[in-house]
Amino acid sequence: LEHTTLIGEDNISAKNPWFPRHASELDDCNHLMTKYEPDLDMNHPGFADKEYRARRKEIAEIAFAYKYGDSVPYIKYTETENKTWKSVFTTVQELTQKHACAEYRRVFKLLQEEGLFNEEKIPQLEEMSKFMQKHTGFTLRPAAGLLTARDFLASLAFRIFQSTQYIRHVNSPFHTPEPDAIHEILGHMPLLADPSFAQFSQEIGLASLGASDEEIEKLSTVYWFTVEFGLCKEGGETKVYGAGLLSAYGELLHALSDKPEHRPFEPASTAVQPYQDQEYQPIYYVAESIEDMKDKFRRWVSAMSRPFEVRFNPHTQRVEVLDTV
Ligand code: NLE
Ligand code: FE2
Repeated sequence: LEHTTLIGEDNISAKNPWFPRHASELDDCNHLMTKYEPDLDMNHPGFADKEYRARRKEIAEIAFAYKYGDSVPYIKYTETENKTWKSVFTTVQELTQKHACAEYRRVFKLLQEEGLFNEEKIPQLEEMSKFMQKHTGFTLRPAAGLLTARDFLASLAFRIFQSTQYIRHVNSPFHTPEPDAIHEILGHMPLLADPSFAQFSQEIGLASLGASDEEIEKLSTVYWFTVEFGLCKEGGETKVYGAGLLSAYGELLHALSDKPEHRPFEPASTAVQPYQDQEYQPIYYVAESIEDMKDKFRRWVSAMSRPFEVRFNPHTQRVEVLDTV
């Protein structure tokens, strides 16, 4: 890094899209993809449920009003919402002991010991944020729904995870195509409190800053097949580390059955594999281990064409841009 110089906002070539330089600028990175909103999607289990739609709106308002530095507002979850949590939590608890990767099982146990994970009530995002911060520095900010890939990935560069706060409809506890707080809390948060996995998540985020649309598409596809739906080997067995599987009991069993195809994780080919997000996946990628996946990812991502390098300064929560030419 001896011959690099720090460069300012104006010196980045016009062909690189704007990106946040400081964690506070994530206040401008909350653009939503609206495809699964219960108001708009006739197939959404909440489409005909007025009360559910009103509740979603109420919780979305909290995310829209949130500003950097605020603590995540407390939500008084209803009895129905806690009941939905309970049915997912108990199945996940049972299945993951057998099928989740060791990193997940370790943190899950810790969360139980600390009383954050229990079947009776949904943990508050603020409490989860404090827990993660203590272990890896990751924190949470509330999101109103499914974000654009660019905005979502950018936040990871700052070790910030944008999390939904509403709960899935009570009629579909075991699988929902859209993220909800149960998916974020049970699927993502334990691994974001694991140092190695947290590092990987941040590296995908850093790689996305200022990337072209085509590169964002590749990075989010890699994210999809790893962080969301990844499998990995462990002592001769295949285990689950993908959050979309850890929060959805039906698909977890499907993923480990002989119905879908299992392919070895190889970033270059994984990044261009088309996928859908409505039904169970027909293809899953299996990593040798989380460490190995990280190594392969690093090698692949270093060949991306960005004319500058970025590094995160945790003291200032700023991304510094280094000119490498
Ligand atoms: N299918 C997952 C679940 O039901 O928890 C959510 C996946 C979000 C990408
Ligand atoms: Fe997710």
